[in-house]
Amino acid sequence: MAQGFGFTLHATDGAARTGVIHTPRGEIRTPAFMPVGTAATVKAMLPESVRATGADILLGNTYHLMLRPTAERIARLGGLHKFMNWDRPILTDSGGFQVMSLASLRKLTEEGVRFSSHIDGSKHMLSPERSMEIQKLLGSDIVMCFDECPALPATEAEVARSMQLSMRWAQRSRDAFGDRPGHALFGIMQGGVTRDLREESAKALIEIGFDGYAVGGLAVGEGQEAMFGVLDYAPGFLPVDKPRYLMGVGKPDDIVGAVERGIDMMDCVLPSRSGRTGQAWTRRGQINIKNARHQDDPRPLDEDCTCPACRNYSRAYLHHVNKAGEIIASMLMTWHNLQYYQDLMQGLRDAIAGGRLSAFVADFHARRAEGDI
Ligand code: PRF
Ligand code: ZN
Repeated sequence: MAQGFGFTLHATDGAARTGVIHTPRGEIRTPAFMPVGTAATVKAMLPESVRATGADILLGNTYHLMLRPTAERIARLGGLHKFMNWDRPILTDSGGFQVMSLASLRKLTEEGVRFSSHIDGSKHMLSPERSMEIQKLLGSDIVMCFDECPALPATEAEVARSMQLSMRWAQRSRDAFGDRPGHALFGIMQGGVTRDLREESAKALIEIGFDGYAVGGLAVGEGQEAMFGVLDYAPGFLPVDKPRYLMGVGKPDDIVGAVERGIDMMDCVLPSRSGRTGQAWTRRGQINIKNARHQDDPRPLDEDCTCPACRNYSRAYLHHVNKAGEIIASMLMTWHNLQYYQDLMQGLRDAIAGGRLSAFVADFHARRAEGDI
């Protein structure tokens, strides 16, 4: 474990865990949800507002920042924390996953991946070594290994070959990262929905040794049932005393199910992105504020929410500013969604600490099933 970085487990309830990740930039209460700040901003939010929702850590992206404004420029300006005015922990994804979903003219080799920028078509290369260099230039607190997440549909042989490549890249990431006190390096498990491959991947990563372990390659179209199927065993292959991070998940019910199965950290664009398209997540389910049935509704989005959108504005107002294309619609809807997600995480942490997770989960599902929002 990197010096100045540590994980303390406080309580467990079934497979679920609650604890704290200690970093020189502050503590991360787990289970943690990390809002996504892809382009050095959580879109439509000031960093202090993101903090006000209860977020302890943000996620940033190697891929986007290397293209614009470039990692070297951010480093010259004092690093990503200073650049974006967020002095708490930042985890950065390593770039490969975003290359595969966003870039064009991709060429994957043992060395790494060559690609053209989705912004201006310029040519770039990412490898384990270059990804580690970029994440260091950014000043990331939790650095992710460079991996490959195979596109679906893929045969089991393709998933196996891809996982083994990711494990060779994990070793190269470890070697290139070196020893950086106060900064952590996380490995990423791959292996699709095949139990043996997941186990082989976990063993390879543990052999190398990391400060935390991510479960990658899920939430890529396999469906919730298949994802939970993997999460029924995959966290059990990982060390109990290190944080476990499920990448790119998810909807509130995905999060609850993942936490029940032993996941400690998650990230997803959903609360921020869907806020900008008029979708709100509430204790009673999802609301599309664009729907005309909200135009005369004086009630807040969520009676039990303490966010500024719910304390100070009606559904009718949110409907109006959304229809009018006003910027405040994105601001308020995003704030609400991030607040809802952080409240959900606090609820989960308290329930695990109190040994009443199953009652919490039953209530979570019951309130959503009532509908009538
Ligand atoms: N690997 C990396 N980032 C990711 C994923 C992955 O498998 C996923 C899969 N859900 C999201 N983000 N490096
Ligand atoms: Zn709210």
